[in-house]
Amino acid sequence: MKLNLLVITVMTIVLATAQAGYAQCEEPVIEQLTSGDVDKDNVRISGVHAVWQGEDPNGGDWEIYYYDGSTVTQLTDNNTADIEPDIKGSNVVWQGRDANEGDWEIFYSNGQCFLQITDNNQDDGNPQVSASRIFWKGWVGVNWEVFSAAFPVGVSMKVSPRTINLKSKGQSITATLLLGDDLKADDVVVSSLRLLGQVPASKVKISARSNKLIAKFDRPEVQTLLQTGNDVEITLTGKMQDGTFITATDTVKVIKPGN
Ligand SMILES: [Ca+2]
Ligand SMILES: [Ca+2]
Ligand SMILES: [Ca+2]
Ligand SMILES: [Ca+2]
Repeated sequence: MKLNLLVITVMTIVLATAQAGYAQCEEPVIEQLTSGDVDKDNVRISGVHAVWQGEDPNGGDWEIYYYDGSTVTQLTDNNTADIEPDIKGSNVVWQGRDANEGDWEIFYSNGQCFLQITDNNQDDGNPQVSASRIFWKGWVGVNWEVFSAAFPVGVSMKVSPRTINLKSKGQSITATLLLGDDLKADDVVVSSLRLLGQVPASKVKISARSNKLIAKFDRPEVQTLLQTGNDVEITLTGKMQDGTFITATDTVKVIKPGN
């Protein structure tokens, strides 16, 4: 008996010595961030920021809470479940139950705006967020698929002509993109450019020196997509080689003489 005890004591000392190869860490400051009689779950962190889901003390459903390092803010306030949050910087995503259809949808907030990312009648869940993208799984028919949503970077664009006559027999509409400091005109994936969501560029000229991209689009095709008006929005979307999405908008006048 005594021998057994001795062996155990010796083993304990050996183990303690093995761990003692490291100096003891500094003591952390422990704070209790939440209180009350309801559960909190699924804490996720990014730097000093954190998100979690907490039961609504009044409704019993789950809500999403955000901690910025000093203050806790309630991000959702409704009667349905909001769960599985994720965070990167100030970007927060979670899945919330659709009050009408009963399926799960993906939601996003960056502390300044709020957005429902999905809107369908099948389940969407387990969202993860980075600085500029959201990934999640969505049920499609009989199985789960992976989805991604990207926040496009806005670039400056000038469309010409400034007045588009729908009766014109002109060949092209020109969009001149100025890429700004963070993006290079050379890195635009030309085949990804779409005017009004669908018209591809028929001809592209890139000036690396002035960081400018001039794209021409088939005018008859563009004209079929336009309605007359004084301030008609023309939008161009595209993608950079590193996967960043870009978007640009300009406003032109669209006329149809004789109408
Ligand atoms: Ca809720
Ligand atoms: Ca609630
Ligand atoms: Ca859904
Ligand atoms: Ca839905």
